[in-house]
This record gives sequence, structure tokens and C-alpha cells, in this order.
Amino acid sequence: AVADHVDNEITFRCWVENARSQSAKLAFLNLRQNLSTIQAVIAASDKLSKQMVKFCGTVPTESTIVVTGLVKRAPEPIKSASIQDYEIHIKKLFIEVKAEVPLPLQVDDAERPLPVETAAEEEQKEEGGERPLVSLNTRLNNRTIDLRAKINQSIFVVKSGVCAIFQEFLSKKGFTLVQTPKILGAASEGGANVFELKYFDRQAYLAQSPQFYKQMLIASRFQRVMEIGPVFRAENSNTARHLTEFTGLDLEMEFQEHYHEVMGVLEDLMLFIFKELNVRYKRETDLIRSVYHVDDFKLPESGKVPRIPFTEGIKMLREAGEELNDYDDLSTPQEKHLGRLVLEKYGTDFYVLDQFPLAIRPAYTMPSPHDPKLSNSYDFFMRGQEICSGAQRIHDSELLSKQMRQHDPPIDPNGAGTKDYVDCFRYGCPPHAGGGFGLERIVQFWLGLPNIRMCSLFPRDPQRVVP
Ligand code: ATP
Ligand code: AMO
Repeated sequence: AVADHVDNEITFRCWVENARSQSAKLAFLNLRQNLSTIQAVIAASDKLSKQMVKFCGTVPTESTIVVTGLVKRAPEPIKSASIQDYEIHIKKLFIEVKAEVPLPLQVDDAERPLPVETAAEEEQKEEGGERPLVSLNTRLNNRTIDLRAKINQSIFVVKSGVCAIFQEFLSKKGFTLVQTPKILGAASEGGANVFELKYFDRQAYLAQSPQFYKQMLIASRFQRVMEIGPVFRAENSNTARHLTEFTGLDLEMEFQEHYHEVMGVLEDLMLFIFKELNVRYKRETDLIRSVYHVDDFKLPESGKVPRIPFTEGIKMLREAGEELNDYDDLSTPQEKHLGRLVLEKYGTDFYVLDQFPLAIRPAYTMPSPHDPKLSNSYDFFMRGQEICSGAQRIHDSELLSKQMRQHDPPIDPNGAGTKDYVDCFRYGCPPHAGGGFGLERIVQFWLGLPNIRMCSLFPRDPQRVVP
């Protein structure tokens, strides 16, 4: 910390946020390392020439430099820097790599919110600001500069934190971290949204989820498994919450009596993640939410996550004026509407819908013992948007084959890529359930960001495969 070096000379590498010549004899620079900035000053004297001052005052923004200087207590707090009580009195400055001028994107611009795509031109400017807000496309086209912004660095610090906390919690609960193949012989979530791949002289597919393999590992007697890995979806969904490549946080476990044991683990897992994010990543979370004026994420005061039966959700929506039948799937606007109703009624942005209609779930989902039109399956929501799907799975190969044949569209249980999966249940597999979370969605809705692409370093969507 700079505080430990007051009145001492230090040498460090950093980059230049901006440099400005105040006069022929005086120049200021804002220097940055990671999320911290400090002001540096250089004044001409008998030891420092005016040329040196001029040189320092004109270093191009974003250049990487090595500075030697004296750490001094600032005469008054420096508002433009994150380290406000100290400054650096430059003695030497070496430009390691000079940044080109002009930059294709200003890092300052990347710190500002995205424009509301539909807003009128004048609304796209911040109050009092001259420059219009820069579009997401321009930012993503220049992603290596865009990512330098503190807000973006913070998003990925939080994202990394979610993974670490996920693993930490589940490791303690006895889950084994596994890596399942991403090149598959068959679609794992039904046929439609799969990327086809030429695999030597055969056809293969990119994994749409680790579903088959995490279940096959339960059949292999790994009682509890988790995975953090890429998921590929050939969905032509140009929305703010769909990617064609995202990160799945998956888990699968054997249960003793009832699949609600697994829901309990998933709920406790998410509550732990939220609690720890609030402690370990408060600075980053607060910074990001302040830029987008996002409300705090509300958790149930009782500590109990509402488990709302799907039919109850339908009822709440109907009472609020939506037209829905008992076994209808919810549209995205209806999901968001339900999110607002749940927030009003239970005071939480995090909740679960349980017992979904069987017809709208994948073929491997266990039908409900109480109503054959329902299933032992659930979705988790944050701020009214889905972050996780999960279910009890069918662990009997006969029932699974039957359900696959009856599924819309039908799946051949004897297909080249499905047979091994179906067969693994012939040799004794315990009852099990699990779930899959979309990591980028958790980060997006935790922070209240307007677009999932902001939560992927180099996002892939139907329009974008570069950079
Ligand atoms: P899951 O696949 O588990 O259902 P999901 O949230 O991605 O998760 P999808 O079924 O992919 O759900 O899509 C859910 C909703 O997203 C759809 O009902 C639809 O309202 C919306 N959606 C999907 N693609 C588009 C699109 N191209 N344009 C507008 N909305 C879309
Ligand atoms: P599902 O298809 O619902 O379930 O996916 C699980 C979770 O992944 C996220 N997600 C996405 N995120 C970004 N872009 C997308 N295109 C996208 N599609 C899905 C969502 C979703 O809740 N095998 C089951 C999981 C299970 O039952 O264990 C599955 O893949 O957050």
C-alpha cells in the first residue's frame, strides 16, 4: 500500500488514465493499476527539465509506463483518484509501450452506462455530458480496451467469485468436481438447438449441457458431482439474456427420500453465494450497481426461500389479469410479471417454482406421483428471470425409454448417442436430482445489468463470433 511508503521513493509499472500539462513547468497524470488510481505530479526544477515535464504531460492515454517517484501526502483529498490522500512526485518516467492515438474506444466511455437502445438521441447523453453513450456493439468490437474499465473488471471479479464460492460450498457438502465431454455423439437436451460438428468422417455435436454425463456419473456411484463448464446452444435468440456459448454451473446428487432434499441444497447454495458476494465483493457490486442505478438484491428476511408450486404461480398471474391455462408455459414477460408479484408478496428477488407441467420439460424429467401432467421439476429465478432449471430424473431405463419415445419431438432411446445413457440405468442407479445454473445470468441479475453480453469476456451470440 502506498501509505507504507510516505516520503520514500518507489518504482512501479502502471498505465496512464490521462496526462495533462498545466503549464510549461507543471504536469499531472492519473496513473492506474487494476482498480486503483493515484495522481502523479511533475514540476520543473534544477533537477527536472521543462522538456521532461512536457514529455510527462503528453504521454498518450493508456500507455504502459514505469514510474519512479516520491510518495507524498496530498495537500487535500484528490477527487479524481481512488487513492485520495497520497500522490506521486515523479522523478523518472519511462514509456514501455506507447498507446496509439486516437483510441478506438475511450476507457472513460466504457465506464458509463450503455445507451437505452430505443431512447431518443438526446436521452442517450448523460445529464450535463457532451459525448453520447457508446453502444454495446462498439464496446464489444473493442473488447480489450472496453474490459479495462473498472466497471468491467469488477463484473469479472464478481463472476470469478461466484465460481469460487459455488465450488467452496459444494466441496464442503461432498461434491466431486468433474469435467464431462463437450464433443458428443448426440444432443443432450433434445435435438433442436445443437451445433453440429464435423468429427473426422462422422457427425458430432457440441454439448448443450452436461446432463447425460452427470447422470451417468451418479449411475457410476459418484453420489454427488458438480461441474463448471462451457455450454453451447444453437438458439437464434437475440435477447438480452441468451448467449450461444455460456458457462454452466451444474450439479447432480443422489437423494434419500425426496427430491426436495436437492432443492434444499440448491437454495442453501444460492443463499451462501449471495451472502458471500455481499461480503467479499461488496466494493465491486456497489460500483456496478451505482452506474446502472440498480436496487439492492432482496433476499427473504426469514431466510426461507419461497417454493411456489407452478399452479400457484399461474393462479397469482391470473388474479393479476394474465390469461393462462393450468399447464401453459410462461412467456418471458409473464415470468417477469410473476417476479414482481413474488417481490410484493414475499419481499424477495430470489425464489423457486416447483412442479412444472411435464409436457414443457425434457424427457428425462420424473413425472409427478400426484398428477401425471406435472413433474418433479423446478426453476430458480432472480429478479423475475430464470437462472436455473432442475429436476428429479428418471432412474429407470424402461420408463426413460417410454418417456423419450412419447416426447415432443420423440427421441430414439436406442440412438447412437442416447443408448449408452439409457442403458446406464439398467444396472442399478439410485434416485437422483440436480440442476444447471447459467453463470452469466446469475452475475447479470445479481448486479442488475441490462445485457448478458456484459458478463461474458468475449460473448458469442447468433451475430457475433469475434473478437
Ligand atoms: P430454458 O431453455 O431452460 O427454458 P431460457 O430462459 O433460455 O431457459 P428459452 O426456452 O430458451 O428459456 O426461452 C425462454 C423465453 O425467451 C421464450 O419463451 C421467449 O419469450 C424468449 N425468447 C427466446 N428467444 C427469443 C427471441 N429470439 N426473441 C425474443 N424472445 C425470445
Ligand atoms: P436449461 O436448458 O434450462 O437446463 O439451462 C440451464 C440454465 O442455463 C442458463 N441458460 C442460458 N444462459 C445463457 N444463454 C443461453 N442461451 C442459455 N440457455 C440456458 C439458464 C438456465 O436456467 N440440463 C438442464 C439442467 C438440469 O436439469 O440440471 C438444462 O440444461 O440460466
